[in-house]
Amino acid sequence: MAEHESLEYGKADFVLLDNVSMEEFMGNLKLRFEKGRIYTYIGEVVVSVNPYRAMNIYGRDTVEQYKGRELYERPPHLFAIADAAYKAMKRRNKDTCIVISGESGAGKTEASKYIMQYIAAITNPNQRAEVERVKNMLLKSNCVLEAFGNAKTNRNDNSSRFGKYMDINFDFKGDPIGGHISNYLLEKVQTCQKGAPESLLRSLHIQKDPTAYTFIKVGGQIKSSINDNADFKAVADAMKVIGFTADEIQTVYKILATILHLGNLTFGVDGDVTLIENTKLVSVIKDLLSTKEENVEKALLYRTVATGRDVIEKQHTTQEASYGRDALAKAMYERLFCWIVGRINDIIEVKNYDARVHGKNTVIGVLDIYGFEIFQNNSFEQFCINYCNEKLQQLFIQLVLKQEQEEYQREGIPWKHIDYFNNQIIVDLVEQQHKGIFSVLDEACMNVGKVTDEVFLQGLNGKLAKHAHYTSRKLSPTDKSLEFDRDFRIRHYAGDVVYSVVGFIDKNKDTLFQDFKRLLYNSSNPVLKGMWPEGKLSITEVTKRPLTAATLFKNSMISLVENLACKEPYYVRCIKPNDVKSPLLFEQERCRHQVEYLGLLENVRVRRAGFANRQTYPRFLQRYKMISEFTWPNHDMPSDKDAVKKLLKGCGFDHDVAYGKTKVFIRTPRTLFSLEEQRAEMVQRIVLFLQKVWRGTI
Ligand code: AD9
Ligand code: MG
Repeated sequence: MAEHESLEYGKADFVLLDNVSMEEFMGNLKLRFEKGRIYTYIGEVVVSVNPYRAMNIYGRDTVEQYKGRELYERPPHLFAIADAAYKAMKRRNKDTCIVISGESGAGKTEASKYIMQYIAAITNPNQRAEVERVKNMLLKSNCVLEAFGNAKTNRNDNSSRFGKYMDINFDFKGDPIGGHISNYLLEKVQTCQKGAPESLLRSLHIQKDPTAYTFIKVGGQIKSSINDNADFKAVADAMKVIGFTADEIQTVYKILATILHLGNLTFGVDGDVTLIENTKLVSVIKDLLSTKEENVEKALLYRTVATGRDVIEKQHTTQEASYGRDALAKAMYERLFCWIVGRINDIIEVKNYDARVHGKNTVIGVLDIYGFEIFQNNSFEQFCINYCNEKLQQLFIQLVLKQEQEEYQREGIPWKHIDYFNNQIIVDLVEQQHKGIFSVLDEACMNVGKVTDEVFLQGLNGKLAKHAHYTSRKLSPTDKSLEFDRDFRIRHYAGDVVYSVVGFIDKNKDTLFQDFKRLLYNSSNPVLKGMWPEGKLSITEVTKRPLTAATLFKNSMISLVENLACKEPYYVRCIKPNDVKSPLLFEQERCRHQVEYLGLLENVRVRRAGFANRQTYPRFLQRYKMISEFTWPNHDMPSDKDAVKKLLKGCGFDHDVAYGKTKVFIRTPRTLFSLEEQRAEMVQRIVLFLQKVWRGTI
């Protein structure tokens, strides 16, 4: 008996539970975790529990075990899902995607890496040099993005502070020929407060490069005891291999150094003049940015404003100057990151592929995106991240739950209705035109009068007072979870989250004074200049208000979801077993909460009620007609439906299927596998027979 059917390790698929209850689900999850079985299925969904220890299950031999196999032939594994997505793409010419979700530290990024590794391992059997090159690029690009986009947080030492969606393009042979990366909402605050990702800085310290040295001297808070040379070398090598030029790499370091120095700049006053206290730093910065000292100083201390036809220079207060300095550091970091992603995309994009000659190229997308976040203090970033998770949940509901139910109805197949919570109402609460939270926020930002977080909160209270999923301290004064006047609360599908309105306006406007853009554009370093094309405009030419952070994020989420919706989705749901990174501890409550908000129980219910596979009658016949004498080579029944019925009855599968109006529905995967096996056998016999005919031996 296959291992996954052995009860010692619990049920390999939650669909096989005796009762679908939270208790049984948790019991099975815990048992499997304790037995070292970190993966379990819900049909085609993989539930993964972070083992927090090295597992010997990702090697070459394991790859071989999963390669080309059907999902149920082997114990649950990420490789099986990767293989299923790959097979669906190759066999049926379909774009597929793998959506990996879960909270911070649950193992999403690790999972995405194992999936990529698997795909790399099973493709290009002929070792074509060009494909090898592409594969190498795709893997290396990951390393670079992590170096710049990850940071140590208290939840995860290597936390991705950006969402990542990566398309891998395949040619008609199923070999990778390129890719494309989209990044979502890099958390600038984190990266900026830390100066830059620690691993990179640490490593730069070890480098004997003088630029790198200044970095650290000024960076100050970096522990010099940590020697992490290997990390840095890996990043530098990866950048080189990917095709960054020496100038580009140098510029990257200079920008990181500038960001650190900016962090140490302080402002003071002399009479009514605002000045920079540590002027030496300005000199360092002007060198790094390849510009003039007076330009740096001016950009930091003054703001050019247009009043009618006049252009005047307005001096900052120390507070404004500090604000500008921080905004500059954040914007430079964000722009750098986006630029790196853009450069990687230039390099890995599909080239020289002629679809007319080779047929459509197909795609597997891998989405690794921050899961739901509930912190002690939740601000704009958490709000965006949680909105993103609402969108993904909505997609999941649409694809897996709703579509499934609706299809059964359409096909006239008896179906026991399953109640599930449809979170569309929360998605609307956030993104709806005029009434949604993002709209209210944008409106508040455009106010001509006073623009404060409080004005925004008043707007929310005015528009959403009656909304079942919104409340605030003002609306619910006796509610204990709303401690402060500036708090509002959203009832997310995953639970209640209290957000503080403080900082929303600022983070949404996300303004960088035009003076800074001009400063960077006027650099004599062409790489840096190229990152800031909008600095070309003079103050009188700047007319359009840049889109707000909320609008940009909303738009990127909408297009992400559209992109995913037209692909065949596979899901990996990651669970974090405890908050102390222990391989032994399964914290029941923590896990139960995650199971709840990932909607896993509902998922099991639908799968149990549902069918593993469905195909239209003609398509079914096309694939399996050779296994029955009634249908091979052609049938004489009144309809394809009748022919399929006859075929399945003949094979003894009648009890495990349902006949819809246009499609046949197969309940258990085993039936499907058995059909596949019989087909393979018949195909082989037919081939042998034809060979004999051709050779004239028959
Ligand atoms: V975040 O939202 O980016 O903060 P992730 O991406 O969900 O988070 P990540 O994949 O970075 O979490 O995993 C966190 C840590 O858990 C890793 O650094 C590993 O130490 C550990 N981990 C995760 N998955 C595995 C695994 N399959 N085997 C061993 C693992 N260790
Ligand atoms: Mg991650």
